[in-house]
Amino acid sequence: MSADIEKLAKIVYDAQINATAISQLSETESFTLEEAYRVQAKSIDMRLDAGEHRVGMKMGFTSRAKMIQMGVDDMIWGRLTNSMLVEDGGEIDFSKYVHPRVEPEIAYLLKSDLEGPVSTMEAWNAVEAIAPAMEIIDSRYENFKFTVEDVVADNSSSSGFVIGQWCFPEIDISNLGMVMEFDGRAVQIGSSAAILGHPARSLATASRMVAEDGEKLSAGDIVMAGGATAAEALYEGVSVRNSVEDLGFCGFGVSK
Ligand code: OOG
Ligand code: MG
Repeated sequence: MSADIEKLAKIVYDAQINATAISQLSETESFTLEEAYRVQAKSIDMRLDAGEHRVGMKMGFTSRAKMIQMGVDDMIWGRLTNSMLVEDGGEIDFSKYVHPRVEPEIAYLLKSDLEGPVSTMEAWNAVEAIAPAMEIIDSRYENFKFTVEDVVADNSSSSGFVIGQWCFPEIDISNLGMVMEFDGRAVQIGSSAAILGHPARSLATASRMVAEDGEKLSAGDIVMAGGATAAEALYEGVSVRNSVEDLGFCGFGVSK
């Protein structure tokens, strides 16, 4: 029997909106990866119907560090809406999350559409600007544990993202040092090279993968390349910063 997409979408939608933990869908339901992407699409439609706007896409598990941390071997993607945007230098309300984590990333702003399989160069040519970024991920599943189908259905844990100053893409981003700090103490150190060997590959992969589900990347979209290191658990009162060599930094605080 095929999965009840509508029912599963409502479960993840409610969990996302209310920041409540749920048990893994895969414990009680059987659904394929393709159905998981349909659950994701449907749950985002519910958010758009409630007034949110689509602003772009995020890639997940594009670095070994992330795959190892979560025990998942496949790249995944998710959708970004305006309500997930956290202002650079702003503060998040800890009570609006289940068990948030943060990871250092690089963000792209597109100047033209990207549709289907494209080369890394074609992807790069569609980039208007790049920025130091961080993603706040917050799996709605208890204990942050999931199968690849579960996490895809839950919009790949997307819950917030912070973007620093946009820079012209004239910089070689293949191997930029990245340091993520909690209260001035380095908690994750890495390189943009950890993202598929070159983060532009993540953009080309995003174009190919979203097309498999009938989506495209559009001019004006923000695309998050994926965590370069493992994610760190957030806690009340912490101040977070990600500095990326040549690009600058972005940061936010967590409410007490
Ligand atoms: C899934 C999201 C992965 C990334 O950058 O690798 C991701 C998760 O780890 O909960 O966003
Ligand atoms: Mg991420």
